[in-house]
Amino acid sequence: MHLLPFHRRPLAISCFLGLLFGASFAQAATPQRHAFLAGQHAKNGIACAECHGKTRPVKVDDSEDGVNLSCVRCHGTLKEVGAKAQGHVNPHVSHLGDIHCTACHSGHQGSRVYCANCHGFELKIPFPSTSLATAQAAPKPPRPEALRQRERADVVVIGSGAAGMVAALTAHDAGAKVVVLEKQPITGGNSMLAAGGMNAAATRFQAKKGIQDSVELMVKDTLTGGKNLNEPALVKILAEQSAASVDYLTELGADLSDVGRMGGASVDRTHRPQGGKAVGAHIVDVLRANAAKRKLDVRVNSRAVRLLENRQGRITGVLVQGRHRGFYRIDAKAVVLAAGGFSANPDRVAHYQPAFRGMTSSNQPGATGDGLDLGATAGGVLKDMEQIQIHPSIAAGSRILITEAVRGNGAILVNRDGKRFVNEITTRDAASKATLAQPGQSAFMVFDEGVRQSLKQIDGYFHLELVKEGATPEALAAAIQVPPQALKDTIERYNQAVAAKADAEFKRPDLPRALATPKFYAIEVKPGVHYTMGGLKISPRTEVMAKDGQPIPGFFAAGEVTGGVHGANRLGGNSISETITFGRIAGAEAAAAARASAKP
Ligand code: MEZ
Repeated sequence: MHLLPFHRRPLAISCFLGLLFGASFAQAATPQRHAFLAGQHAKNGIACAECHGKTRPVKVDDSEDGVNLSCVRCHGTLKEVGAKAQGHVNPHVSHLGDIHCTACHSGHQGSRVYCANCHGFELKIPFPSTSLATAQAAPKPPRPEALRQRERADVVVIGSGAAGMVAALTAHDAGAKVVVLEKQPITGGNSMLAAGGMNAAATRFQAKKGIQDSVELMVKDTLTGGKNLNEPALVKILAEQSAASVDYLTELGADLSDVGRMGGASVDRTHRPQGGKAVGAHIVDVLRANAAKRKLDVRVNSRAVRLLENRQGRITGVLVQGRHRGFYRIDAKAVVLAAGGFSANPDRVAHYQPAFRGMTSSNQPGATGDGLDLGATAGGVLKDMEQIQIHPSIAAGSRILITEAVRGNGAILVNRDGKRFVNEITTRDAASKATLAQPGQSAFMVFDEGVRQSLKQIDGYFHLELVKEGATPEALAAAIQVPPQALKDTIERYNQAVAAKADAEFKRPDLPRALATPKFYAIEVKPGVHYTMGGLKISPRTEVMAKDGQPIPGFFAAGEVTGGVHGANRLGGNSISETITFGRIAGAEAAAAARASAKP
């Protein structure tokens, strides 16, 4: 049976379907229903069943997989749509990878371009949302005991960034039935935005390039960078397991063969794809493909509302709110929390660091810290919460991170007087502090064609029109309005330091290349909130620790939601490394805990 298109369907039927679809669909029963995409489809004679299928009552799964299959059937895959689309900035060609059409396009309410959460450029979308708010007021969750919708799993993973996905894959490969919950409409978390690379010591890729590194040196650099506030046992694991984590990702299909330098590192140990492409989008693509290959149960638009526990304090599952399904519970033998930090929550950032109020952030919109609340409510101890990292180079007036790898590959920082003011590859706290002390509290990251050619991801900054250029240092100076002679002198002095292999002025330890190949480029950068080092206290086995110093049974955590690995300041490249290593441990431990609890 074909349903009548919307405009020919009696209001009662619309209302009935509205009820089935919840609040968002109910809006379709208002007089403005033709304002939305579903109404337009109806006007074009496309029946509801063509998108939603013929089964009644109509059900939309929380991930909206079924509806998206319909979008793809008619319009083509994202890649195909991207290939057809015109325009300089094409949202269908995005570093967010192969995401659902419904991440941006809504059938029954206003649509919003997901990219607009971070980017400021004007992007048109049919039937745009007039409000910026995507979240609706959360209904009060029911008592879990009262819920009729109940599922079972061995392991539930909360969060689908690299830590969550790796934990899920590991637990699955150890034989566990796993469900991954992601509150955002797309998977990938902040890992999707990771740029510079993944730190690892004594890897096969370093060996190929003749780079001498060791676990001990990575431990030393990480502790020094973290001002020794780090948990030494966790740092040891990070460094010891790092090469194995590179191998693990390589086995899954990732390319981490390019090796560069990040701030605070004594040697080149930051691994990324050949040519210097951004690491995060690549790794997330690989993890998504592996999840799909294993038919892993990954649910987007699915918020973990509360952790369930029994009388003995063991974590026994999760109360979930699905976008369409509403509240339900998953009883589980173990839960892995990998829900990230809170850099995208300005109020929470300002609560712990009032001086950072009003700063931009490089983070995805879901990084609000609700995972920390889940863990703390379940009895987990929070540590180092006031340790918040600002990254020195966010493109001025935006949320776009200009990767530290640009400096690592040779860029310098100059102020409005056209002068250098800091060792560009010092730790982030030091570089940010120095930048904030400059006139205008910003700096210009200056580089040449040689640096540009060394790092593929720089092309993206051109694409986003963040780069000013000039055929000579003086021409560049004119473009960024700094004194031409001063910039020319600064570049010359820097090139002399490169030739002498010694930077007498700022003691920059690594001088990879002279800035001598035209054109010359600059991006204005400002510090912005990038990473929250604090979080749930964990054991070396990723067990979440309670106030009494004991692990909470059945509860594990990995990634930015935890505290202790990075101390007072994280080194660039250590985050992806942490997510993979501790994600692997959490997945294995959770699967083992599930097995153990199944034994009579
Ligand atoms: O680890 C990071 O945060 C990182 C490498 C960021 C960057 O500048 O690319």
